[in-house]
Amino acid sequence: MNANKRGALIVFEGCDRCGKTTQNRQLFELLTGKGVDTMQTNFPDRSTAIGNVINHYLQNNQELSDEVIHLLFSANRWERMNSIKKDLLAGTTVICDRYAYSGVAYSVAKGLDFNWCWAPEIGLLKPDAVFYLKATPDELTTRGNYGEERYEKLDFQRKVGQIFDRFSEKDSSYWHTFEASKSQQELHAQIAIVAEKIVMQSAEKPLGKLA
Ligand code: FDM
Repeated sequence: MNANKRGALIVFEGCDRCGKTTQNRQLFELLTGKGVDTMQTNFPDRSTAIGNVINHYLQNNQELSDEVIHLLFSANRWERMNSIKKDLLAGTTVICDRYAYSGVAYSVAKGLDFNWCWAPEIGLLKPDAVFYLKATPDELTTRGNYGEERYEKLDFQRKVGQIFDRFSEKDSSYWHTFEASKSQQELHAQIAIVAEKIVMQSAEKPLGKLA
């Protein structure tokens, strides 16, 4: 890729077990195979000190108030921003599993206020595209090991899905919705078409910030 052109920031969002991680990997392999300099990342990033606390919390080994864990999830994104920005400006496309939208969706599903939850996300890098894998949570409970982590409960996932739906309507200019119930290959084929377009278009655009 031309060094003067930046990479695209592509985010996958959706409820637990919707297939994000598989699609993220397949897209990474496809773009890399086509010669696009690409890297994968994910939030929470459990490798940092803050990520370590989040990991304990998610595994039900540590109790924190809803507000505190919300701010830690956001801080975990902020601590990665400079390096992601550097990669994008160096021409690397970054594919990210979950982002600010998960942050808001999971906390609002617990009962926190939407605007309060969004506030700490303002100023983070704005994705060029969000690929939303929309699923009926009822279908997801049949997927392997469901229910092991803190949030894998049907009612809760339904609420989370509603917040994602709200984002997909509100931010429809850069949210792309895909039916998660499709086969892996079909989903990948659809995602690939949109992703290649986004990579080309983003190269010419300045990086944006969440507002
Ligand atoms: N999660 C993830 C949040 O509650 N807030 C956030 O900001 C993020 C990024 O953490 F249940 C939740 C969503 C999920 C859990 O995510 C761990 P992964 O994708 O299963 O690692």
